Amino acid sequence: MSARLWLFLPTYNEVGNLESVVRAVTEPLEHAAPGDWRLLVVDDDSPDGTGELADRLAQELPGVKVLHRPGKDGLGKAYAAGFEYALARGAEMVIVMDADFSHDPEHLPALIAAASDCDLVLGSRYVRGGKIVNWPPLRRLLSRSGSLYARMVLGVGIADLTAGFRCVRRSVLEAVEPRTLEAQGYVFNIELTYRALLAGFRVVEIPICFRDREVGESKLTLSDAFEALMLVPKLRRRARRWRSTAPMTTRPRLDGRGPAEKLESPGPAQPDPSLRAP
Ligand SMILES: Nc1nc2c(ncn2[C@@H]2O[C@H](COP(=O)(O)OP(=O)(O)OP(=O)(O)O)[C@@H](O)[C@H]2O)c(=O)[nH]1
Ligand SMILES: [Mg+2]
Repeated sequence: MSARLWLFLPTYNEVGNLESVVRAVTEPLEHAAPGDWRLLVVDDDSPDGTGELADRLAQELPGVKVLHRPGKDGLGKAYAAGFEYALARGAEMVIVMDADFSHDPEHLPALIAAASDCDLVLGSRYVRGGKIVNWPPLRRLLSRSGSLYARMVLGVGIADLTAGFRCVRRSVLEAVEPRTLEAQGYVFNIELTYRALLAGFRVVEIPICFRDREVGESKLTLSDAFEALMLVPKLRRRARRWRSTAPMTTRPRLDGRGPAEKLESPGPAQPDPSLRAP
């Protein structure tokens, strides 16, 4: 069941969304990597039957796999498990998106194309051309201020640090080792991006249109916001440690454009000719 392009969907109580999302992403995946992709559902024993639905879809659709985890222990842990599963099965590129249509499958070709010459692509709401549809003002304020806070504390040039719609190259995952990340919840996205920047990888934001979910409920809690508030300054204090173990010879610029000078090893991402741009 090895494949080079993987997309995984973390799910908790997404029974009303999962089947449509799965069906909507298979076509762009097949277009990008004919016969060489897998779709993984990482479900934390959702009480609404999402896991059982995922099993039925996996029986019907050959590219679909399911990772059942015994219970909900945070989105960060689900992300780490999904990345690890894909890496162990030959992934060269891993895409992550929410299973609630906030992340539009129509952006997949652009995300995959952008990953052909960089290491981490973020589907960004806060770059020119990006937008948010149907979010209440308070939710917008929280998201925007969370991104600004993390950006200022960490001193990085990324506008949407919490972006959950992303495409990550194998080299980033091998260097950063998602299992070692401290984040339990949503702050995982900030931590992964920061660690990738510190390691000198090229990070690019492409604009997306983010829509509020129409079906199901958000799982974001106040304790997720609190975790982010506390963890971000801690990440900044630890930057020196990650820099020193980073696979590079110069300080990164933290703007996503990779190292300031030539790398000894490993080199920047090489375009993968077998993963077709749209
Ligand atoms: N496996 C797993 N998936 C989770 C967990 N928490 C959330 N998810 C999934 O992660 C994705 C993002 O969660 P959402 O609740 O949509 O969070 P959000 O996008 O920040 O919030 P909304 O804007 O309200 O949708 C969705 O596909 C969820 O089903 C978890 O603890 N475990
Ligand atoms: Mg969502």
